[in-house]
Amino acid sequence: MSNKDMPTRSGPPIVDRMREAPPSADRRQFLRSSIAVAGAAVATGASIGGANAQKLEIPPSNKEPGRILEPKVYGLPSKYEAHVKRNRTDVFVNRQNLSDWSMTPLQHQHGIITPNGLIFERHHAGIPDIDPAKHVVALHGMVKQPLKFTMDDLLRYPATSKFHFIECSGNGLTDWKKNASKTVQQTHGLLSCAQWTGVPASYLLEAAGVDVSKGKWVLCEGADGSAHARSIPIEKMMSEAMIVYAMNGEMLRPENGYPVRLFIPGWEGNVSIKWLRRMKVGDQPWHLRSETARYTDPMPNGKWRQFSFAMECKSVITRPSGGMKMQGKGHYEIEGFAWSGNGKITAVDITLDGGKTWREARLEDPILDKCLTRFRYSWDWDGGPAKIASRAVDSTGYVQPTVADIEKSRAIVGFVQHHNAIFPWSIEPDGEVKNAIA
Ligand SMILES: Nc1nc2c(c(=O)[nH]1)N[C@H]1C(S)=C(S)[C@@H](COP(=O)(O)O)O[C@H]1N2
Ligand SMILES: [Mo]
Repeated sequence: MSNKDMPTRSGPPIVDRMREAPPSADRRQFLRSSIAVAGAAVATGASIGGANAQKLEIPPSNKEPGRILEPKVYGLPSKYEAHVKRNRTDVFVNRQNLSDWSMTPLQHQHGIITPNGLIFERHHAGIPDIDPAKHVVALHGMVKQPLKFTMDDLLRYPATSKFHFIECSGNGLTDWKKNASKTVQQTHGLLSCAQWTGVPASYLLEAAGVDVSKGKWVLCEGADGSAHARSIPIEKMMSEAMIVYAMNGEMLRPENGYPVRLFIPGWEGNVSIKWLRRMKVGDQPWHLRSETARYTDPMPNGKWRQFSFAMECKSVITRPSGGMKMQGKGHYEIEGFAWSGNGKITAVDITLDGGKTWREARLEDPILDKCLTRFRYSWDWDGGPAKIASRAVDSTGYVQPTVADIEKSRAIVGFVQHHNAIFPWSIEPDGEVKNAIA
């Protein structure tokens, strides 16, 4: 999107500057609203004192020892959390299972880190089984000294760990103009966030003697059945790209690129080549199928744009969100995620009336570069219908657009990629929360 088409936050007034207030003020507001409703049974806890006084039961778990630990085990979530799963899309019915994807249950995520068993998956030809003892990453092309690295070699390089989101450019592609998906998992679940550990790609490129005035692009290719590959500009390879082997403190999961993947912060997930096998330095891009027939964006003039790498600023409310039901009027915490592939989140606004008025949400620390940022807003729901949405602003000044804003610079035809528009949920009179894309 060019600067002149950039939406601004002027227009509808921001009626509530909550973010400016000291953190304790918000807690006071929460306490005030829960005190105001105490006595009635409300979502924030029922009264057990006074006239309702009753004995606090001793539960069976207090009366006997628990299950003994297993001496060696990889821990799993409680059986009561078995509903928290990655799900395939419920919109596209795949005819085959090789090019497939499963989505993160964002409505069940707490904090900003996605647990490893819930990081979304996207692969073009299934998940390969790669023995790390046999795996080699080659670095060749326009370098002084072509090199190959075993996993042991890679683990000897100085490593770095960074918190970043990963988002597929196809995230939300079914819900541009009509609502197709019910839950936030289905509308936004090709999005996850992890702490990534690995070697800065620049260390390997420098070891091979790259000349950045000549070698301008790097072909990165996977060892999977699709041999998925992309051409990456050398500047990004030398500045932020990582050769990643671990995710949230443990080695990568097979589905996320075990034993080693490329990771490019802030850019469409497609460039973060999993099961990385080789990097070849050249003086121009390769114009692969993944850069011509796929991962391009239609423009209003009928042409298609190549190399739309950065995932632009975006946000979504995860609670309340589609498929949930409000439990009667009173206090609710609206919360969600904001992120930008171009920097940090600086503000998130919330609307409760379909975009007529906006109020500022609180951003929760840490607020990191190209990382999920959690926002919250304390809401006294009057029990009536509402249309809620969030709008994020990033450190470049970019404001998350509406679909109409995006249409000024792009054509929205069919299943378009790079959907970062403001996303509404409706609260129906019966309290059901629904996808409210018109
Ligand atoms: N080798 C290989 N790398 C790949 C892919 C693939 O199919 N093969 N899919 C890409 C796509 S489209 C995305 S969105 C991300 C998804 O990464 P994840 O499965 O770890 O979430 O991996 C990318 N890297
Ligand atoms: Mo993707």
